[in-house]
Amino acid sequence: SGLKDQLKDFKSLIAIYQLRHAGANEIGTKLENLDDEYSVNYDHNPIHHMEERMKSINSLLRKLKKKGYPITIDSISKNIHDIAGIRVVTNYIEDIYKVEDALVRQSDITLLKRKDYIKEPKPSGYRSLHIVVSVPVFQSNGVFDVPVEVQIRTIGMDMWASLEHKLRYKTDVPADKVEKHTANLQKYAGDLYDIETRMQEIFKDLQ
Ligand code: 0O2
Repeated sequence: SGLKDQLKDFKSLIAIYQLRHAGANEIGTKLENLDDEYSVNYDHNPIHHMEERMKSINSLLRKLKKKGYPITIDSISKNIHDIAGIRVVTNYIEDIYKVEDALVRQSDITLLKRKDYIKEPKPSGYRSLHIVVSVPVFQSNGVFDVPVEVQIRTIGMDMWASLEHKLRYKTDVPADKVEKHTANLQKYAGDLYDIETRMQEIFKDLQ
C-alpha cells in the first residue's frame, strides 16, 4: 500500500542519515587527531574549533528542487553529498590548506569534489574551501563509502559568513537595508581577508 511504501522510504531516509552521521564522526575524529598532532609536533593548533551539522529536511528538499533531482531515496543517496557536514574553523588562512592536505592524503579518504571559494570568492564576498570526501564506515552488514562535506574557513571568514547568513535568511529586513548591508559586507569580506593575511605574516615572523 501507499502508506507501507512511505514508511519504507522513511526508514531508508533515517538509515541514510545514520550512515552519513557515522561518516562525519569518522572525519571529525581524524581532524581532532590531526590538530593534536600539530600541537605536539609544531606547537601550533591549525584548528580553532569545529561544528557538525546534519542537513535539515527542508534544506534537503530545497536542494533537490533547485538542482532538478528526483525526490526519491535513490536520488538522495546518489546526488546529495552534503547531508553530513563538518565546518572546520582555522586560525590562519594557510591552516585551511594544511588541514585539507593532511586529511585528503590519508589512504582511506577519497576526494570527491573541491570548490575553492577563497581563490574565487562568491559574488556575495563569501570565502571558504568546500570539499566533499568519502570515508569508509564499518557497519554490521559491511563497509560503506560515505560522503561528508567539509567546509574549511578562517575565524574571519566564519564571522563574516554568520552575519551575512543572518542578513540573507532574515525575511523581515526592509529591501533598502538589505541592499546597503549587502554592499558593505561585500567590501568587508575583502577587508577581513587583507587583515587576516597581515596577521598571518606577523604570526609567521614570530614562529
Ligand atoms: P545547509 O542547509 O546547511 O546545507 P553543490 O552541492 O556544491 O553543487 P550547493 O550546496 O548550492 O551545491 O553549494 P555551495 O554554494 O558550494 O554550498 C552551499 C553552502 O555553502 C551553504 O549551505 C552555506 O553554508 C555556504 N554558502 C555558500 N555561499 C554562501 C554565501 O554567499 N553566504 C553564506 N553566508 N554562506 C554561503 P546551505 O545550502 O545554505 O545550507
